Amino acid sequence: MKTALITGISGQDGYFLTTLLLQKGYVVHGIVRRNSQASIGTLRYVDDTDRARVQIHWGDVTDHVFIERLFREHDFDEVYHLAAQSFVGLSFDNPKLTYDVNIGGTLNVVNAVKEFRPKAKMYFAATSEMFGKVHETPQTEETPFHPRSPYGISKLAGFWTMKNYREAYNLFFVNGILFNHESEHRGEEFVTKKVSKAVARISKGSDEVLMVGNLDAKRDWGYAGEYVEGMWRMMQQTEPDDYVLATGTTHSVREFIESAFRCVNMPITWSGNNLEEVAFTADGRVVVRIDPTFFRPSEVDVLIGDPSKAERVLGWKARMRFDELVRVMVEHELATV
Ligand code: NAP
Ligand code: F7E
Repeated sequence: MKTALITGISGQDGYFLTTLLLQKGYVVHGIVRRNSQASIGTLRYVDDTDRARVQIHWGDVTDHVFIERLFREHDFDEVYHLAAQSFVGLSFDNPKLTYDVNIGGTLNVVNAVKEFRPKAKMYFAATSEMFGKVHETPQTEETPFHPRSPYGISKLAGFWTMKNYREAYNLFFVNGILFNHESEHRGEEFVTKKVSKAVARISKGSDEVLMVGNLDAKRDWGYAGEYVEGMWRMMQQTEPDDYVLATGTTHSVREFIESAFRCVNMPITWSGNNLEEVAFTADGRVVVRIDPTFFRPSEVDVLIGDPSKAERVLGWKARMRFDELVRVMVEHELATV
């Protein structure tokens, strides 16, 4: 029976990875940050019997004393380092925090593996945000990086730390360069969750207007439940390497909003330009407006990944298409509004 540690277990991917590893018979340990409510995030969606099989360690990845003690006291076969300040928008306002958690926290974990558990395999949650202002389309493992946010820069530091430790110390360290992946358990401030929730509420009678930023940003959006399988497969290889996980398709925020309103049989049409652009329903009601506070100081305009290496080597392929993803997210909100 293998033992895995998941940092960031209380986040979106933490939920899906925990479920997957428990199904595979792993002993699962997870790091959860203490907050005033002692809440456990998405772990609350894991059913009680399964959750009882997860060993929670309360702590913060920026606390090297805590991390070192954890690795000294417990042996892990696989370490999935998912913990991060993961919201790109916030990283512009809180760059120091973003670097402390995403670079400093990552350094604590890689050093603990190197010092105490060098036989363990380690996964790092790298990101398509490292491509930023893209140098080629679609983006592959060989595409040069050009991050556009403190978040993107912090993840690039983590990515290169992993590569350097792999080369310098012969450790099994892998980087998953994952493009956007969403789900019913996505954090509330990400655009897909925000839109799904607002559309569900509007369809049930709310008179609110959905306020968004850049409608024309395009992302390669897949389903998170499938992407954790890709993470796990990277860790089952005989040699460590880096892999892109993506769908190979791209859609705009505008298309996401249109698709979400179609799911509730309220098709929309757009009118106006720039900050004055609005979306109407068939009865003439304005349901979407632009709020410039959601624009980013520097934007990542278009991302589209080429997952062919993961398909070839890992046998992994994204299956859920864009419209189905939108439907899964909106239907989840309809059931919970
Ligand atoms: P998420 O929902 O934001 O989860 C992040 C997790 O990190 C949460 O459990 C959070 O705890 C934890 N965390 C944050 N700061 C911490 C700290 N100082 N100490 C300990 N834990 C801390 O992110 P996700 O969508 O699951 O993504 C997982 C990882 O993949 C992240 O590293 C993200 O940057 C990366 N990534 C995500 C995507 C995507 O599209 N989802 C794509 C590429 C890469 P709290 O619950 O207490 O906040
Ligand atoms: O933004 C635009 C926004 O915040 C997507 C993280 O998981 O994926 C995620 O980062 C796009 C951007 O995700 C709003 O400007 C418009 O162009 O949902 P998001 P993200 O920035 O792509 C990557 C791969 C990660 O690694 C990250 O951890 O949507 N947008 N209007 C908006 N975005 C938000 N949040 N809110 C809006 O109202």
